[in-house]
Amino acid sequence: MTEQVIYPVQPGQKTKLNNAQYQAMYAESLRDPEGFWQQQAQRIEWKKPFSKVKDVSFAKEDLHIRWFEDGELNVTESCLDRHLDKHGDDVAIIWEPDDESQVARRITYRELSKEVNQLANGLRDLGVKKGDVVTIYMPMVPEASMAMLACARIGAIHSVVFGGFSPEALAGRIEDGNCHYVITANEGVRAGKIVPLKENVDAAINLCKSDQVKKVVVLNHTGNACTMEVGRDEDYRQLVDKQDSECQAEVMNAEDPLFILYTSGSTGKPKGVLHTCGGYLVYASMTHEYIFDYERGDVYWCAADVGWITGHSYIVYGPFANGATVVMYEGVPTHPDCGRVARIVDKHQINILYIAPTAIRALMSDGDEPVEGASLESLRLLGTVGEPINPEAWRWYYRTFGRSQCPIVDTWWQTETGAALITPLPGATDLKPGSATRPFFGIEPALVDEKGNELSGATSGNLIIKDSWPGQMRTVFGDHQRFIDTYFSTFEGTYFTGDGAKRDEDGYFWITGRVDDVLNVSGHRMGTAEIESALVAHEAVSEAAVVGFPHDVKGQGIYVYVTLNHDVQASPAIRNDLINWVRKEIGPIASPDIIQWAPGLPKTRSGKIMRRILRKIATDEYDQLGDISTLADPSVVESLIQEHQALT
Ligand code: 6R9
Repeated sequence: MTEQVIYPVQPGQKTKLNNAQYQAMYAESLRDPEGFWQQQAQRIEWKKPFSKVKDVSFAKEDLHIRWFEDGELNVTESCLDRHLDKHGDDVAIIWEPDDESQVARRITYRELSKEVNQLANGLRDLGVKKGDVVTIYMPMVPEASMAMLACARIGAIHSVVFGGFSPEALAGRIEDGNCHYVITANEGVRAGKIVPLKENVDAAINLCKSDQVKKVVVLNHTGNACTMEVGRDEDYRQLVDKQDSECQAEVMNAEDPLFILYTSGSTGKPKGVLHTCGGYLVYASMTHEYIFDYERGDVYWCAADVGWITGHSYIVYGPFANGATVVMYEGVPTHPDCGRVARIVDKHQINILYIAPTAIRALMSDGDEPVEGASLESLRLLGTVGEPINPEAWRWYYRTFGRSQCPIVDTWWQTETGAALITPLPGATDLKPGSATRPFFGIEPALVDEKGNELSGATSGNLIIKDSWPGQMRTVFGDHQRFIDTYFSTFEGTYFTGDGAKRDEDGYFWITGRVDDVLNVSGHRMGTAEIESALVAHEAVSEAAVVGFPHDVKGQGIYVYVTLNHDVQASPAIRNDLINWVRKEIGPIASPDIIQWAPGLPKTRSGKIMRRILRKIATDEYDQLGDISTLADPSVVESLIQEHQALT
């Protein structure tokens, strides 16, 4: 283990549960899941109560996952309507603009509800119906959350695409979702730079089938003009302002889809992870309340983008279900300098801060000074998500932002899991830097070896989850077989996470990272296969192999081995060209950090690229290459090592 120092629960710390209560409640959640979730599900509003709690089988031949299946609800009634009577004037969203000199916006639950209802009516006017997929490609503005809730209000399935994705990536998602409607903005602003969202949407639509996209709703966020196609494009403001402020909520079955969200796997194209209404909301809201020890009135900031699952569950659904005040920040944590996050905390008197390790490392790179100017006294709880946090970054976050007083909740979870599964609970869990600690209620993690044998005690292995929880994904949109193959076939009868983990003597889990071909770059998930297929689509490239390597700020960097076509000469120009090509095909987050020219790649005799060897070369671990005698041509390894040493 890297570190075992314990940061015990501090005496007198405000908390919902102590350790003994957590233990008892956890034991109960496994002993009687039906009773436990029957009770927990009452935290949200049901239009029609459910009579059955759980109907699940993880068996490959009979896979099904159903929670609260005959219940009916509309998630927006839990997130909006029920707060209006007593808490309508509470602030739902505090929006902090990219440009520090601009005024922040404060939106109450009443205002949020009105605009969501109006937009929902507007979408209905445009022809959007229950079950239709609506793509949301927005900057970090309140209207992004409103668009998600407006879809939910009318039973449309939203598919949020991160605003940093390229037109090509956007088009792929629009087509895969068979989506006819897009909600976007003219432009976004990040770190002072304009992101041409509408232009990207136009380019994406051109890549799609001609009758794919029927309507585009465009928010004018920056005041600059953009091209509007008559008959297809609608101005967001005009559409919303003319609508009635009440929109009847569509009655949804608990297992009706709420949203799809594309995420990368180890093979093939990104898959549309599908979440449903009832179980997802119960689980998102419960985890938000317990993990962040949320109390009404707390100001809470989750610094993720709504384009990722963290934004869905912890900027929108979890917090709004709990009537929380959510800070939403348009920009980049280090803009215009490393003191920005601390200044935002002071400005809005934030109590709970939830941010990715990569952002912490970026802030840390400037030392303590930018943070020292701030008071940070409003903070009482810190959180991290997205990748393993290195103990050094953990301690820096604890000491500076936390003033050595705030617990850090290191929440491990995935797009597929809907919300956090392994996490400390503040006040209940002693902390160890770098460990996500213990399972949340109802979660039964286990470690298995390559053959699927369960391992006991302090050990390491593949991380699986033995039984279902309400927030679990239900299928891959349009490809149920892929759902079964990806998650339930490796270790039969269990959900396979794709992560490796260690468990220590105290039963604490330490996530060690992906055991498959998925990279985690600055907390963004990317499949090596996706980047490889973008590269080989370039006319100069014959073959490409992508691996991750440790990167100080990003966690993992992207290392690319490229074999050029015979008639192409390696040069700095072609290197740049390939980097730009990947940015265009996928987006800037997929930019290769290192490109190494490879006259040949290490392959088995059956032609499979041995990424294991390429990973070792990228990380200078030449003595751990393992058996290379089975390679079709073992001599390529030596030349790759030489080339790598020359490069780095
Ligand atoms: C929520 C989110 C999921 C993958 C996951 C794992 C890594 C997330 C982590 C963590 C260590 C944590 N991951 N949280 N690793 N400690 N606290 O990030 O979802 O984008 O789907 O990524 O991220 O490898 O499998 P997603």
